Amino acid sequence: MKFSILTLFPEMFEILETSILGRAKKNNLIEIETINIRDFSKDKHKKVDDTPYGGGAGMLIRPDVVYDAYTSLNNKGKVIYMSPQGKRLTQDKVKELSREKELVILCGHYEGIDQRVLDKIVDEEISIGDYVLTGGELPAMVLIDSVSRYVDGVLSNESVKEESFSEGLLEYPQYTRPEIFLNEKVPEVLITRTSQKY
Ligand code: 21W
Repeated sequence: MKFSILTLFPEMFEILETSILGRAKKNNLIEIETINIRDFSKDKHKKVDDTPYGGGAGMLIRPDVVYDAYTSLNNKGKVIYMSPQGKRLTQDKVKELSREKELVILCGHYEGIDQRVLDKIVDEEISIGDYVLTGGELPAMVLIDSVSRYVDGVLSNESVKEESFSEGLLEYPQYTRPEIFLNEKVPEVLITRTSQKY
């Protein structure tokens, strides 16, 4: 799966190079491309935002700059706008998105983006929950992390199988070594089972 991310903060996505996605990237299962919206400013000071018509607090990202960043992409995938007004991300949506070949993720900042470019290019608006963040970058990373787990070959079958098996109903406390920690022993029933493995 290829993710193309339109953002004013491409450096924030460097963290995705590690962990679960590190392995997936090496095996070319996941490709992540960031596009700096600021590169498409025609302003001599690289300005991308402006004050809202009709007043209101803060600044909005200009539509023309976002549009030029978008049309620079070869990615023809579904466009997702990370937005606090969007539909809440669920595990069902995560599974659905994992079947796409390409996704474009638009991250807002400041007070948001001019509505006209959203109307032109966005297919879906997604929020990750009812709390206020400073931008769409962290939500985009949550989406990419959760979607990538379902891309074929990213996770060992074990983890996905265990997940579908349990479906939240069979969660239980888990233990590893040492057998005694701060005077607390691992439940006896589990100890005998572990030793069978070795
Ligand atoms: C937060 C932008 C609040 C704008 C219309 C008129 C993306 C996010 C974000 C942010 C506002 C997500 C307004 C959970 C989040 C995100 C930045 C305020 C005011 N609208 N999921 N005035 N939480 N947040 N808009 O914050 O971009 S997904």
